[in-house]
Amino acid sequence: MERSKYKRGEIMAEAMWWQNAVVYQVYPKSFQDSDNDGVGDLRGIINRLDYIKQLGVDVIWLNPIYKTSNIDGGYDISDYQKINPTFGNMANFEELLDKAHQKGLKIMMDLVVNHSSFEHEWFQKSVQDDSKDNKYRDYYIWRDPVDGHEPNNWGSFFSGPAWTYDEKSGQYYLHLFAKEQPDLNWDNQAVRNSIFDMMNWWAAKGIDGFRMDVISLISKPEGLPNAPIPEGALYGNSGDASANGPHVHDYLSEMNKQVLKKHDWITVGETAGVTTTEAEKYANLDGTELNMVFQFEHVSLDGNHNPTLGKWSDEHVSLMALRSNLVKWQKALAGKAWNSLYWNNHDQPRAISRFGNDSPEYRVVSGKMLAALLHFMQGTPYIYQGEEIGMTNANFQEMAQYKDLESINAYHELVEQEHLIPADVMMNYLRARSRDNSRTPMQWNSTTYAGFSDVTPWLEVNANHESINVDEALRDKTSLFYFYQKLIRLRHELPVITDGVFDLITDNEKDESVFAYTRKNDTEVLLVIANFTAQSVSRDYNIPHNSELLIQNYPDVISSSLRPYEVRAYLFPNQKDESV
Ligand code: TEU
Repeated sequence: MERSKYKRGEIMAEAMWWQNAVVYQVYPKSFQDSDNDGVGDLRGIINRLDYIKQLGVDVIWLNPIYKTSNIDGGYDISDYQKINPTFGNMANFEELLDKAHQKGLKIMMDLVVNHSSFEHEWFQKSVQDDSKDNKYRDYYIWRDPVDGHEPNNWGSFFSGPAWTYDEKSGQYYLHLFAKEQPDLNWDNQAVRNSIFDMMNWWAAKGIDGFRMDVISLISKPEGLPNAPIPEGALYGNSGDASANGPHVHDYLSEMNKQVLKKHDWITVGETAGVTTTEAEKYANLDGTELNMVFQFEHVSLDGNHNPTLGKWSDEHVSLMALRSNLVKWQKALAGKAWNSLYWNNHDQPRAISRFGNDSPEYRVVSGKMLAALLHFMQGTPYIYQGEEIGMTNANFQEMAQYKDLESINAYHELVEQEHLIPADVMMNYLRARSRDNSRTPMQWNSTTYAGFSDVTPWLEVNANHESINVDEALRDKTSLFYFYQKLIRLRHELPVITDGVFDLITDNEKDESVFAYTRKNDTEVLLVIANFTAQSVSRDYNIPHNSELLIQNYPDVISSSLRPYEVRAYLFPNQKDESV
């Protein structure tokens, strides 16, 4: 079939480069250790740029590489303009940026400005002097006790209250995350100016954009009122109380004017608590705020029914619920805002273990199904390191194996302190949802530490690295790696993947096993059919005779049958009179 002969940049008259791009997320701590201290570093990333380029992506998102107190994987920054010495130095970063650009790769940095580290100079000055003429006091959110207690009932994302008492000043300071991560006061113009100055400093180095950590939480509600405490929960939900606050869009519009609009950047907001209505503001196509957002609804559907336990669960989400949510976001943002597309990242468990099937029989075929299902939707896809070779959850058996404070604090609070669930149940939940699942070292080869390091890594290597690794993936022409490579190439070649209107095929919303949708533009129709289950199903779709089978995860096609996790994507001319 004659394909539309577009070349990149002609895909949509108003298409922006990041609407046709694919992003590869590198968690530097676990990517490649080049100096054998057991921790990944910038030189290690430089040494692997050709691998990333070979995949075909356009952008590398680097999780935080700044000087840090190392409480929360770098999300506690003690100097926004210095490099974490464990990762290297500024010269290493500049070399990485330059070599990435030489290879046609852009670098998106991670902006963590809802909070800083407690060791940041600003906070140190804020704590030392509680007098009104200390400008740094108001860089953070200090409040007097109420009835001798915390100023409100908010809980931290990392267990415990969201307030810590400072004996010296007799006040509490707010931290939605760990007590070592004090929240910055975005209502203070001086804070906003300091942050915009820092962003422009990085802009001058030639970076290509920012992923913005919990940016939906920066504008706190007036008066910091108590939040509703769900039945059985210990605290009010500070995320819900702070998300999409009264001035968040004012502050992002200000950031856009002061920094973002001067550059042809990619920007994505990590927007905990975002709704489709809010996303239309954050990621509006007029470009007055950000390019796109990460929403969290599809990765929250399998949370625990008991709100006290939140994400801690080992539930498997149903296709009915997952499809309904993904369809909602595809349709709600169409023509109004831009979606990001992701299954996993450094905070989420491995996609194949969570949404697919990580058994030896179905790991690759279900991984390919998930990849195709997501990458043919409208939005910018994000591939998390190791996803492209089908890495799986870590399956740790002992608490001592976990390093992430979110997991460790939750275990202490839910099992040891509140006795809400037995240890063995929590261990199952950690195996299913701990952030450490996605932070085990990248699996490069089958040697002792998977080629990540020559010494014991900071976090255990997944035991299955002997069979699941980059060397194997590059050797095997039917591997997930080459499947992702083809999906990325198709996105760069086929306009309909960027500009096609999304819709489910007739009656698919009732199908409990198969997710089937089309993308249509004036000239072409893309049809994606995915069996989300481990069972074979029979389905008859009237595939037009002149269609092209673009990609599939089985070696052949058995008409009217879809084998376990089978996915097929077809392309055919848009005759406009044929309904699929
Ligand atoms: O994550 C924000 C966030 O909402 C996470 O706490 C997420 O909901 C949770 O980890 C799911 O289990 C961002 C960063 O991605 C995360 O790594 C940081 O720990 C957090 O902010 C604080 O900066």
